[in-house]
Formats: sequence, C-alpha cells, structure tokens
Amino acid sequence: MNQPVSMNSLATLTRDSIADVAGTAIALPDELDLLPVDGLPRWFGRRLAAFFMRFVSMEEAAPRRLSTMLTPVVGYFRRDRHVHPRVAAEGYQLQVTGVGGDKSFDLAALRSLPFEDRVCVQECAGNGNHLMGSAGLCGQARWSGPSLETILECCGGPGDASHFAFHGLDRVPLLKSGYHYGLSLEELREARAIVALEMNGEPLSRRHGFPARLVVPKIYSMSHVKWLGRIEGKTEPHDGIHNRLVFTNKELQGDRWVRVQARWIGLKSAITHCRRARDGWVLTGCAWGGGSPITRVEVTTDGGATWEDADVVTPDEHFERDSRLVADDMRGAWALFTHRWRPHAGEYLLASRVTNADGVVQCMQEDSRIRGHFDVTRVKWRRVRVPG
Ligand SMILES: Nc1nc2c(c(=O)[nH]1)N[C@H]1C(S)=C(S)[C@@H](COP(=O)(O)O)O[C@H]1N2
Ligand SMILES: [Mo]
Repeated sequence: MNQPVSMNSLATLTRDSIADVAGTAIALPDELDLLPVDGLPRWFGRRLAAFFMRFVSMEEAAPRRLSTMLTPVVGYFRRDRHVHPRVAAEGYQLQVTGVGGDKSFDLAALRSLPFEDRVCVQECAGNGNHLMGSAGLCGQARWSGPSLETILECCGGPGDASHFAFHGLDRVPLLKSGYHYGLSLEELREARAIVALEMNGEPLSRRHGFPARLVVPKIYSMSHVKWLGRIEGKTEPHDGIHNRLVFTNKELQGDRWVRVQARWIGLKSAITHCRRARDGWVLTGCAWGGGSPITRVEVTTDGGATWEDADVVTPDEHFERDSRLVADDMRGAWALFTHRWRPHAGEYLLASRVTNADGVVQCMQEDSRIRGHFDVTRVKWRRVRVPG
C-alpha cells in the first residue's frame, strides 16, 4: 500500500500529485491517542501520571484494552495497598463465622462446590474522577467460583447475619490488620455475589487475589476483597474504616451534608480506542452501570454540538451461544459500541453518552449536591489530533 516514492519519479510529478503521493507514502498511524481532557494525565502527561499512580498502588488499564467484551488478565487494572500476600494453596482456609454454623473451607472444598460464572465490570469507585481523568481503573472479566449463597447454604444458611464483612489476608503495614469491606446480605443477594477462584478461565493470579476473592457484580470493586481469608456474618452493618470513611462521598440531604458510601456503579460510557479503518477511523468503547440494560450510545465528534447513534453490542448478544451463561450472570457487564468517523486533519473533542432501558441518560455535569471522588459518571471528553 504505502509504496516508497523514488526521487526520480518525484521529479516528474506535478505539485498536486506530489501531495497525493506523499499522502499515501507517509503511513498514517494505526491508532490515534485519545487524551483525557481533565485529571493528572492532562497536567503531567500519561506516563508521569501512571508513575504517580503507582505510588498509591494504582495501575490503570490502557484505554484500548477496554474495547473488548473480556479484558485480558495481562494489563488488567490493579488497585490495592501495595501488599500482595503470597498465599499457598495448601494450608489455605476460608473461614466463615457468625452464620448458621461456623465453617472453614480449604481450596479443595471450595473447588468441589458448583461453580457459577459472572461477567461483570469491575470498577474502582474513584475511576475517572477529576484527579485521574483517564478512567482506566476498570475492566471486565469472566469470574467463576461458588456463589456466596452456596457457601452460606453449606454453613446452614446466614443464621442471624444481616450484614457481612469480608477480610483479606493482606496485612497492611502499621495497621497490621488486613483489608476489609462490608455489605448487607440484601445487597449481596441483589448483586449475586460469588467467591471467585478463576478469572477468564484461569486460577486467579496473585495480583488479583489468589486463591479466592469476592466478586460483587454492579457494586464498586472496593468490595471485591482479594486474598479472601474470612467471611464474617454480623447483625449490624460493618463499621470498618473503608466503609465509614475511605470510600465515601458527601451528599446534600435537606440542608445537611451527609456521608454516603460508594455502592452501585453509576451509568457511564467512554470512548476507549480510535483505530484506522479502510476509509477513516473507527471509534470503539464501552458503556456500563446504572442498573438496567444499555439501550443506546451516542457519540459526538464536535465537542457536543451534534450527537450520532453508535452501533451497540450488548453482552446478551455477544454471549448468545454460550450455554454456561444465563442472562442474570451478565447483569453487571458492559456493552460495546463502535462508530465510524471520517474526519479531516485537525483537532477534535470527542465523547460518548449512554442511555439505559429506564430512559436515564449519562450526565454531562456532576450533581452539585454531591461532593467527593467516587461514582463520577459525567461524560468523559477526549481530545484527539487527526494527522493529515
Ligand atoms: N484484600 C484486598 N482486596 C482489595 C483491595 C485491597 O487493597 N486489598 N483493594 C480493593 C479495591 S479499592 C479495588 S478497586 C479492587 C481492585 O481489584 P484488582 O486489583 O484485582 O483490579 O480490589 C479491591 N480488593
Ligand atoms: Mo478501588
């Protein structure tokens, strides 16, 4: 395609055709960089931003990795407290306390229970906030393992427990206690939580919680406790620091600012990739959250002046032939979208906006009655330079 042009042949060409030949001789890149408009990457560039994020133990996924139905394990985002315990398969025990009958499961016992699959977005509650901008603290994998419900049945049911705390085996230095997070039984049932032993068909990697982690579709992933060591049934909400303080926003209720915990993933979408096509470019991205099926995604390539419908593939369509997945197993999964684009050379401001089955449309601006870093749903602008 991109034939090199010799000096001899150039000499015989007119000015216009030189431009033509030069246009095909200079290879266009295969993809264009989509730059976030706000957050760290804007001020410091993407590399330096990634470097800063490592200090707080965050690694974002490269945006283009969020353009497929399942995100590969390599390059999947990561967020924790730097400590990745090395848990040996032998000797591992998952303790369940405060339920019908306390019980401990070794890995073989967990593996012998019926496995269920969940395909769902995993998203850090602070993803895409005004500090980070780039929205790469998310991914979508296929998780397999026994459901929390099955584990509780093995323990004679939840007993008096109406709430649960999940404890990780990662001992945080100084605090000396592991990471922990709590949810109500009602929330866990609504979300159809599982204790995942596998991610995309492979045993969990150490960095993503080997040998077992909680996965709670539709709820932000601070609750997806890795290196799960204990499930603690409680008769009251868990009052740990991550619930009470760390993952909270303030919300104006009446005339008072009230602390609220990050919980259900809000309605969002992002353009994550711009790749070259035969004529022009193809924009791809994903749309998720909001609690009901995604029905429409629109794309703007002119800073919001006009919006066009993108082609959407829902998880139900994508996994139609997969007999192991029923519709409920994909409730927390993202839809993918594509949009053809034929721009002239220049600089453009792009974004996507999603609508769900309840008619809710992704917001352009955050609600001024909410303050904080979590559950930031507003439309995610990207700047792109199209070469000529
Ligand atoms: N044990 C443990 N589990 C944890 C954490 C942690 O620090 N320790 N971090 C949580 C947070 S804040 C997020 S966003 C997700 C990230 O999951 P990942 O690193 O597998 O992508 O794990 C959650 N589970
Ligand atoms: Mo997180």
